[in-house]
Amino acid sequence: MRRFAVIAAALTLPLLAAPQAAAAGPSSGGAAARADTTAALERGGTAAAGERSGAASLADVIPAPVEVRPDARATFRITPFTVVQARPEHRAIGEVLARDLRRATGYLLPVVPVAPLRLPRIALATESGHGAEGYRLTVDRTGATIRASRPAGLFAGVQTVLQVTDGRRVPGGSIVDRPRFAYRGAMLDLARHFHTPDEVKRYIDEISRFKINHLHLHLSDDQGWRIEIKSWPRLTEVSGGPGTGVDGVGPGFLTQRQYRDLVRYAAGRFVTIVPEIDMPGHVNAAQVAYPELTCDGVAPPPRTDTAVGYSSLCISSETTYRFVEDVLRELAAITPGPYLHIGGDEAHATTDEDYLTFQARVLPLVAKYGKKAYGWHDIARSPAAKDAVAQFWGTTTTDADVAARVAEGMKVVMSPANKAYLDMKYDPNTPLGLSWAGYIEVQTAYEWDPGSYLTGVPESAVLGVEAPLWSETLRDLDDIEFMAFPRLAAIAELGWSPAATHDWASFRTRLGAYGPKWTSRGVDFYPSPQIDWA
Ligand code: NGO
Repeated sequence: MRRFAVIAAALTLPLLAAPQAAAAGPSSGGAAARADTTAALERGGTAAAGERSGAASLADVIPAPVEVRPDARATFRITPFTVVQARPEHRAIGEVLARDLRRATGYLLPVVPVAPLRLPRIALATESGHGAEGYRLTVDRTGATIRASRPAGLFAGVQTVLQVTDGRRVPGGSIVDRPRFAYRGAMLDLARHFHTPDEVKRYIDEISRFKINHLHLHLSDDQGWRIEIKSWPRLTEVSGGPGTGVDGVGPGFLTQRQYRDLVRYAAGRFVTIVPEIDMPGHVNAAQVAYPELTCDGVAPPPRTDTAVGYSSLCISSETTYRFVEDVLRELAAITPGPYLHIGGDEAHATTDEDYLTFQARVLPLVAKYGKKAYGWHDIARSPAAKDAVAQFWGTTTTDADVAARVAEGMKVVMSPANKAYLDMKYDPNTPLGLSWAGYIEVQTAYEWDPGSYLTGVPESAVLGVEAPLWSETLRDLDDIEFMAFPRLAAIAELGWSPAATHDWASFRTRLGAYGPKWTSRGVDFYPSPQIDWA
């Protein structure tokens, strides 16, 4: 009975459901694809229109896979009868695949636990030996199979299939793939301009397509405080209110409930949220809300400019540590991921001695709440940082403090500002962004090696890469997309792909071929003149 129902669904519903499904999707390509395919079916032929639209080869993947063996004779055609086969525990991952394919084709593409008989299928399966995020993809004329040891690997394989398919065929051959680095991150700055939960979710959708697996949220700064802390409610009541943010365009903050929802949403795309509360500098917004966090007890004026380095928590006051501990405890309780980012950058208003005193108390506090301390690489000044993770954001290739701590065990995430900062302008004409670390065109973002970039930081000490996007000049999702894409794809490749595959000519070609995918989803990417866009 059940089997019959599945077959019936697969055989009949696609044709009936196609028009609504295609019309409902945001992509205008869906309707066109359906019209082409319907015409092909009406002619009695099986040739998919995709063949005429120059569908991708199996090697057209960003980030480049470890090993690709294309087989031109083994193309799999997606038809109205195709099903996605996934065991119940992998159903949500199967749906990620099916959702995009439905949008492109208008077909029903049911997700079923067992594909009946000889129905063409894209299958998700378990297989040992692929590690935490690796997978194997095989495609022949009868179907495609993604095999992985862990769900994250299946999700990664799904993203690969979605890149190589035009919705009508999956190029034949096989891929074996796994990441070079465990940490591949992006960062949004909600403090300078608040970005809504929906905008953050759309960003998660887009970054996870490139196998980015961490999203760092910069939640507090001089201009605004963007996460509800129940024991210190004025933080968001005052500093998440109207007029907060650069140029006073606030308001906005995440309630803990919204934050948890974001964490859940991200987890569904195998992205871990990394929350940051910046301290002991970048705290003006906290001090506006709670003057007792200053040494003289006087509230500073709210700030809506972009200056940095002028604020500091009062290092000699116990109130400071009560505040910090409350914040870390509440954040740890709503963050299932392993990291709490405590900032630590540009504490120019904190003396060296005070900075060390502060870090000696605060870095260990993170561990007290079961989390790994993570901070900008300025924390390497403190001996207590040896057990932490430092995010390198400098513009040099040597840093004595970082090298010394690494020798003691500290790990590093690489975000050199002159390579990986997505808020740097592409060139002098870019309407958005800053340029203090230089201009970063796509090739500049791509051509460096995280594993050998910093003196005294061997690849074994590099946890991965992250592309921060600061929001001094950004307002909405279009602004975010324009600065992030296409450069985020370059950073993603540096984080995932083996150094041996690194090749600008190849990346440039694959990126050019990717353009129509962004266009069809309405992603406002920067059409860099360095790329021949398809
Ligand atoms: C710096 C600074 C931030 C700015 C950003 C702008 C770090 C770690 N601290 O990066 O406050 O927003 O540059 O590019």
